[in-house]
Amino acid sequence: MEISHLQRARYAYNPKLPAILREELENIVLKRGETTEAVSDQGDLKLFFRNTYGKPIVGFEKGKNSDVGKKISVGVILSGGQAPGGHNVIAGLFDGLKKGSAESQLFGFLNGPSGLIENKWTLLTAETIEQYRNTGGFDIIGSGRTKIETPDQFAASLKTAKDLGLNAIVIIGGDDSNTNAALLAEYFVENGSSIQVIGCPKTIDGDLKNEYIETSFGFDTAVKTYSELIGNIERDANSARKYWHFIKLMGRSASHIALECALQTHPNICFISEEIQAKQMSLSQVINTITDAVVKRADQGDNFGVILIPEGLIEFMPEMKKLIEELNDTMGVYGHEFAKIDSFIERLYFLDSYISEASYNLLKNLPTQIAEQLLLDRDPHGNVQVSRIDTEKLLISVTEKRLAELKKQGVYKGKFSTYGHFFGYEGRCAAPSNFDADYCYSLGFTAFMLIATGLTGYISSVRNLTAPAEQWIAGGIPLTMMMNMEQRHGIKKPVIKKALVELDSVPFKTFAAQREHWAVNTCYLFPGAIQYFGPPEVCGQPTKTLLLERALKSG
Ligand code: FBP
Repeated sequence: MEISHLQRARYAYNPKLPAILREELENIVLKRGETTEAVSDQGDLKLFFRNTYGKPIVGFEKGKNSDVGKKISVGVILSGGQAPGGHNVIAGLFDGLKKGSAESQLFGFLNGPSGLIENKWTLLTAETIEQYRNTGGFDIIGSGRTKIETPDQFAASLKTAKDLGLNAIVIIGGDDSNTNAALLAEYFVENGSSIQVIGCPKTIDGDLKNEYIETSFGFDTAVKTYSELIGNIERDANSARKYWHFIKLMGRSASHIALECALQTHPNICFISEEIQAKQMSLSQVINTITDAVVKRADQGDNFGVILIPEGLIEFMPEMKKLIEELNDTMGVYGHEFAKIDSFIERLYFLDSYISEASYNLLKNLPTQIAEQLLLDRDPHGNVQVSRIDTEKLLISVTEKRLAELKKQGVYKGKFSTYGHFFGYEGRCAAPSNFDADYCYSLGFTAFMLIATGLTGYISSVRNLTAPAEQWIAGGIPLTMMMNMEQRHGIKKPVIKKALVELDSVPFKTFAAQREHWAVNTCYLFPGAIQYFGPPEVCGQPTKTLLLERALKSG
């Protein structure tokens, strides 16, 4: 494959590690902290995770260690949506393993968890790893969304791991994939196996975080990529002065991506789904926010603007939320029957018996294209696939109707021409920023250390992330610490709790303090491309979210 000049230069980039991980392995020992509890539903979770619940938080410190350095075999899985830096997690894990013993082996399971279930893998060699260092994408081994959930799938996973003589499996994934990692870890112990399972926090959505996981990897690069694109559109809007751009941004239920992009680019409007839910704002109220700004800007001669829409917005307007929950539960129970029905009208007829009258009427009255998208297959975890719903088009069409009414009433005299955009896949496989390249490499190396120190059911944790990399703190936390019980496919199950945008957080408050001004005035910021080389104030900046959150903690 031909390689670009930038890619060649990026191969030579040396990702940075926290100071403790730069020591010789025999000089690093495990430091056990306090025991842990799950975020809620502790009683139920203790029963689910009889062997792995409540373990202590761990870190590393200097000390004599004679256990590292043994030959071990590890399997690695990339799970779920792509996120920039995944290849560096694998490179960090590989380098750690080889530093321990040149004879250690790394197996890459192909195309996600199904590779483990179906015993499909490739042996990762130094030559392969070299081609993927500091690159975007998950193409080194592929990814997939298969959930390990049936007894047969758990048994097949254990069989593959035993047949390969694995000591451990590393699952690189988001909240659902790390829930899988926790379940697999427990299953292995329960079945008398010593094979360890370690998770790594991946997702551009930024919703896998807590005090010990300050951010999930990929978020940094994705938001910088989207912010560059939004900045370009803002500049075009400000030049042509004739279009309103409605931009839907990936992020699933959480609005972290939209919020960070708003802080970076100062659009006229940015919706935050979590706020829409807290204020119980209906679709009609959301549209009022848009028309208010459109009318005010038209009055000053500005018939253009930029609106950011988190892709999960549709799930958070109360009437839509109720509809989606009822659809999820129905499709969870009657999914097979439902899948056999082809026509939209017949699907509606089927649903009439299972969802409430209010939800049924809402579904019937939505633009057909949106209603059809709401009925598409759920993902393997039972979630509606919000990336496949054209929320930006829904908002454009309802806004047009409302503006036509306002025009009749003589309230609005402007012109409203629109463009809808969806930024998602453009950012998921971008070449990792320096931050993600360093962070991912450190997460992978830390995962190796957690394996080498005998742990299972843990997720790799690297924190203190706004400081230079040598001051980062490497360690691990038990996966059960992040869990609660939730309704999935109509049944209560243990899952990692999603970290949504908190309305009392500094990033949200910083945004909320400025948005009224941005709505009417043109305050666009043009952040430009991700920089890899140059002064640290240009190429070493963490996200605004991390800076604002960490500034509060360090006083
Ligand atoms: P993960 O939660 O697996 O990291 O997925 C991130 C994401 O990019 C979401 O933002 C988006 O809704 C979804 O994946 C799209 O899924 P798919 O890759 O199946 O189209």
